[in-house]
Amino acid sequence: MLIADYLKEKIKNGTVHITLIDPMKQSAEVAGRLALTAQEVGSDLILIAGINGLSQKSLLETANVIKEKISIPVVYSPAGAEALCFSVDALLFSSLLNARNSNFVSGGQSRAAIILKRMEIETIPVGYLLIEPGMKIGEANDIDLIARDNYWLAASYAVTAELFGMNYIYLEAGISATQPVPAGMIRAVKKELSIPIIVGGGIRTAVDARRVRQAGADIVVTGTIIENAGYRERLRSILSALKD
Ligand code: 1GP
Repeated sequence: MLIADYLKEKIKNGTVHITLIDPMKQSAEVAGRLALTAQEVGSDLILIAGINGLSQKSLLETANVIKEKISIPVVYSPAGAEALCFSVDALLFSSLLNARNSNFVSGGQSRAAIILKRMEIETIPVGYLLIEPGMKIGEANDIDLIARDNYWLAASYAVTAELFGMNYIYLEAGISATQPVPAGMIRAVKKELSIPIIVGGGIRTAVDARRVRQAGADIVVTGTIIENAGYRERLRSILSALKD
């Protein structure tokens, strides 16, 4: 089954949860264990992504161990053409729409596009928007961060993505952000948009998760919570806020 169809089906039945795993933050074995816990607790998909000098070796090892251990889909979100991986079920093919540097909008993607097409790997077109605080992604790249109160700008970019034919809009507050994307912004985007909304960054508690869900997120991504002690319980409470 295509991952696009899997997600469509899941979204019909409620909010989807994605666990993000950065291959540079732990060994492949530990990543595999984390992915298994995420699956056991009820996560719908594992997203492998990283921005800090992701190495091809750790990416491949991590993807292989995770694929071996779990049955839910595994998707990779490349930050550029430097590290690629085909032993996953699909790739997010994202354009960072509010980047000033065109490499992040389409340049980096163009360096991988022909290979991806020839490999016949499923790609999922995503319009990616970085909202304040943006964290490392904002610092590392040349980006016109969207201010937390500029709902109109977020909605304008989101509709741009829809009119470009992208299948999802991803509202990202940044890895380990202190706060998630504001609920008011998600609501404003939802009102204008017909494609599903992915929201990630700074979601730590069931209260955060419920707020984001009620504002209209179709897919919620969490990363950092799985890196700390007690992650199983924390993930469980987030999942229950999304799936109740
Ligand atoms: C996914 O960047 C996030 O969109 C992950 O953020 O690490 O803050 O959960 P956290």
